[in-house]
Amino acid sequence: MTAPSADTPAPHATQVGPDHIRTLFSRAMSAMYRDEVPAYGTLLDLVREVNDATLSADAAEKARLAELGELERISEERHGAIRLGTAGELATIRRLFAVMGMFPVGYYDLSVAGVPVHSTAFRPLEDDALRANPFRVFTSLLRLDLIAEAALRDEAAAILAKRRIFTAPCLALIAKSEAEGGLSAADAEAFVAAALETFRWHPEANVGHALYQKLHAAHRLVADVVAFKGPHINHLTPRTLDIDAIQEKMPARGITPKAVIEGPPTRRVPILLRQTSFKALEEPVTYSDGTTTVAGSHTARFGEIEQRGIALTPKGQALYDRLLAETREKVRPAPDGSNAALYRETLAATFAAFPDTLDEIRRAGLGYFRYSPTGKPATGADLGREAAALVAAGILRADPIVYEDFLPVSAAGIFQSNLGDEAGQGFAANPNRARFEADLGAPVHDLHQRYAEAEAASLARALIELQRVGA
Ligand code: OOG
Ligand code: NI
Repeated sequence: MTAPSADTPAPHATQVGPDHIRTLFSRAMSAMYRDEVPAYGTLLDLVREVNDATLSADAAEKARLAELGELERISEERHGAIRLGTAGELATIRRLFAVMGMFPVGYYDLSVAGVPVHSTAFRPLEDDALRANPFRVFTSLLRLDLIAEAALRDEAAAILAKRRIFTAPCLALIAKSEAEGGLSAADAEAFVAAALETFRWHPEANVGHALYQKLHAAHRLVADVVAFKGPHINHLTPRTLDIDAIQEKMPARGITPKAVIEGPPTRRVPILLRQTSFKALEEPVTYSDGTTTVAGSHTARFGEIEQRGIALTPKGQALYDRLLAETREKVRPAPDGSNAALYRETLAATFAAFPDTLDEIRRAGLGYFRYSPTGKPATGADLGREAAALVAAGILRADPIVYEDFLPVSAAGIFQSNLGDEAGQGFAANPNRARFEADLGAPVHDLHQRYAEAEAASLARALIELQRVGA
């Protein structure tokens, strides 16, 4: 074998890379959703205003984010959500997302919350890719096995088996990307346009009105999946630096948020994820069974915003889970908002037990951090010291690693608030990760392992750097 000469282009030199395709796709999706759901555009404007104001008011935080290369990603950052109907759809969506460098992370069982789905989140895995564009899609698979009525279950399965949610060009470009290890710029553009079709809203239902009503009566989510031609994107969520400010400002812009913000309370150091959403739109739909056409409507799509904080270790996550459960034993947030103030106070009081400085969080082993040298020279003796000692000595700095995933209790709250209050139908907890992974055609990545690896890798790099500079 001969080495390629300098004038021979490396194989695939013309390919654009998954980060680029993901950014194109995320922007195309945002433009489409803005057209389809005007309130999303209003929300984007509000988020931009609040983020700008937050950063101008806190020059140190702005400088810190810029230094870490995290500033640019914030205004680009969003997640979406879809709900799929069959194992085949899930397996193909995995291949579609892989083209843009998005892989399944985490398993979420939503049956506990009365929603007959289980889910994963497709997102980039590596630090560089997350920094380039952290676009994520929360992806749920309908669980017809949780629907009681056998005849309806079979009817729904038969309808789903017939629909085709991916266009032929989209499937061809996925295969091409797999075969060639990537796509050219022209193919990437064609792929984004073709993939977008899968996520588009279809105002013509896949079923007649009577069947829609039967599906709806079984569970609103069953209708949302089975009655339509494809898994329309049901929300797109920008990231804000101050969710309390947004929640407060939404009504003045004509948007009514859900009663309470999901997740942890307002804190000095944001942890995990806080989310709020606004109600689904009622959209016109035509239902046809081939003979009768009925003009009706369907409510599924909504808006959401989120604020992301530090990723927690299993110990930190266990503390979070315990404090949230304690809060909810005392007050359950009522969907009508009647006890919102009491819930907020109880949440804040209960979470007083969760340390609220980065230093304490790090020293208690509750959160994940990224280590880097400060530039202060280290002596030979320093090199043998623990990370904590090096941080204390000002030789290393430790920055919080952002939580890139989702929270099952919050996701349940978001589902519930948009399905309507009557949807609080009970299923027993019924996780089936093995089945989900078999349907997906791959195991899901473990979310804690990703953060632990990112922390360990940053520390190893920092120590090598100290040694190099010290030598
Ligand atoms: C997904 C709800 C979960 C989140 O941000 O927690 C979610 C859905 O409604 O399909 O997106
Ligand atoms: Ni969401």
